[in-house]
Amino acid sequence: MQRRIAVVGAIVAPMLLAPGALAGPVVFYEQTFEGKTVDDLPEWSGFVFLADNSYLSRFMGPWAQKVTTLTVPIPAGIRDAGAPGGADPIFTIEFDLFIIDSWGNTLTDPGDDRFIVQLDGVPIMDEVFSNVNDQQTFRAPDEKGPFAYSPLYDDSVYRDVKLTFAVPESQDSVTFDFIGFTTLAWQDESVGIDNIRVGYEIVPAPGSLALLGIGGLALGTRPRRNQR
Ligand SMILES: [Ca+2]
Ligand SMILES: [Ca+2]
Repeated sequence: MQRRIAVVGAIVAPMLLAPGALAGPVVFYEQTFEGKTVDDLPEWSGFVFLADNSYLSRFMGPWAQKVTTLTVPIPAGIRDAGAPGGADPIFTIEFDLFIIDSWGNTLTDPGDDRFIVQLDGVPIMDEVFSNVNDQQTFRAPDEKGPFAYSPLYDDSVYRDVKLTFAVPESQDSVTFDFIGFTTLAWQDESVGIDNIRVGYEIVPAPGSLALLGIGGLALGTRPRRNQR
């Protein structure tokens, strides 16, 4: 009887952990813009412009005081990807963010320069950025230097910015608005994005966690029995 429980645990546990829990999100939309033109990007709307930069590569941007929109269909079957007992997918979007030129703030001015991401019209990121002082709400940049446009201002690169969100089961696509909420035009301060990945991770539901617990317990007792 003990042996049979151990076998069940060995089968159930890997199913629950796959595919996203340990290895990161399962990506179903990815875009680096390399080799692409605007005509190759029907999923992008609003302000759509591709720039080439020797340091930043080809990226979406630059823009300011405008909205760039991405619409991504959700592949069928993701909601059924859960293990027995139910599992809810947590959706993710990851991207590299370029904050270019004279972004500067006081953190007390409602007109502070901000970068906003909306999911279906609801903000999931709204942060103040600055390239000229440390008055910003977001973390420090991963890279900073005179990468693009005005040599008078250093530019900031934030790698792998990750946002998580839920999607109602009735919805078969998601729309992201990337908003350059700046006081000045793009020649003075602008935003770019690159290496976009949209995906999901499976988080075991409470019922599944209970199953996992039984599996782990059974597996844990097996070596002790074998030592006799
Ligand atoms: Ca690129
Ligand atoms: Ca610059």
